[in-house]
Amino acid sequence: MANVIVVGAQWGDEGKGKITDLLSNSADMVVRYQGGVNAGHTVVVKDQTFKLHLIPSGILYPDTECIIGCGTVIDPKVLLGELDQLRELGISTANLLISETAHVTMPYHRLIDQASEERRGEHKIGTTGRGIGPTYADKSERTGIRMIDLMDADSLRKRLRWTVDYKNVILEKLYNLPPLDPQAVIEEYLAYAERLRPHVIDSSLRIYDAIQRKRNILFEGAQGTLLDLDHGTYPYVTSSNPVAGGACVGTGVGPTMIDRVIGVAKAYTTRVGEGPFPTELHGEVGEMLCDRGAEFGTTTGRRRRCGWFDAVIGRYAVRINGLDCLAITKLDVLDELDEIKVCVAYEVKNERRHDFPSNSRTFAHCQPIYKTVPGWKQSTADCRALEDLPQQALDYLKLLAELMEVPIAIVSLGASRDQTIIVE
Ligand code: 2SA
Ligand code: MG
Repeated sequence: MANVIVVGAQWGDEGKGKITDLLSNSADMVVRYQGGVNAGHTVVVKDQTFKLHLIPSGILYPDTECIIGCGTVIDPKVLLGELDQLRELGISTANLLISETAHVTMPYHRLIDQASEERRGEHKIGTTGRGIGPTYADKSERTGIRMIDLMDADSLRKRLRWTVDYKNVILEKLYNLPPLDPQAVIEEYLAYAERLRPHVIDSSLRIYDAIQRKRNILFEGAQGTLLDLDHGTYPYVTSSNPVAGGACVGTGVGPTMIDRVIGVAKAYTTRVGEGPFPTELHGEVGEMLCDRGAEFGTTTGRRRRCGWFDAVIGRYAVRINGLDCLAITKLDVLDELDEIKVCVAYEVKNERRHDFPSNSRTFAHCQPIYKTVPGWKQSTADCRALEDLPQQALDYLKLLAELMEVPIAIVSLGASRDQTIIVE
């Protein structure tokens, strides 16, 4: 398996969790490289369903080391809650390691995220309200608190007193919110620090050692390509770099050490939050996709917007991430459709475009040009090999691979591990 990056090829929620879980089986180490508690995947253990936001699902394998890399942002309260849930189920959390240079989400980040969304009104981004943007903004502004700062009580006291005072000006003057008590924030975060201390390490060194020992490493992206701060549909993006290149920056690993990049895409498209979405469906078919696909946000419970597969975006994801192959998920959600559409190009200003426009104003005006293909109108949930699939489903997959110009390596037909076809 070697060193593999798994990246979302659409707007997030492509089912990366399931694909990472499948691959974690042969991984010695799973590393998360960006994002924070805005991400979410559902895990089923011992008949109990719960949600993880920061901890890679690789934690369920006793011998897999899980690392939360330096490119992530960590909300210690949520992280400790996840650790408690796992421990209650008897799952060892000793294998969870956290980068000492990852930034920490503070109470003022959450408050500012929510207040600024409200202030934006109709210009809102539709964030998860988890403080992600403000945490990354502080990182860039160089006023951020890092895990390593949490570990040093004296320095944390000094820094936080100053930072909370500074943020209180913003909370009070800009948003008319009550100020935070610096002392209370300091005490709260010092208590978190003590509990997290055993997990905090120099993660880039740890990963490098593993690479030298020829271990298999899985780099797990959160969100997706079109939500990338630099390459997504700005400003309707998240504040980190989910693209494959983000795995190097967000872990401290050089690009020559990566062997393979796998893109995960749904057999249709979803998006949660605001922003343009050319293939969005507003009628009955969109409702059907949402219901059959259980398209609700794992973190916020928001209903996801649904639409047809967009191959223009797909080709863009292939280019930006250097995808070697694709995993197509949730094919079974299309089982009952009479016909299926795939966006092959856009029309904008009376011109046909095959490439994703980097100008977001142009993107907002793109109209999809569709190719319509017949549905298969039978259940694929029990198919375990390509030969088991109805001919129309095979043709649909072939069409996606042709349009994206990369092979399909995995097809997923349901949530459970065995509802998967590995293409030889
Ligand atoms: P933020 O909170 O600053 O990162 O929001 C900025 C945009 O990024 C989108 N975003 C997401 N889109 C899909 N899935 C995400 N994770 C959760 C999930 C989302 C949820 O697994 O379903 O539960 O609502 C995720 N995280 C961020 C967000 O919608 C904004 O468009
Ligand atoms: Mg998700």
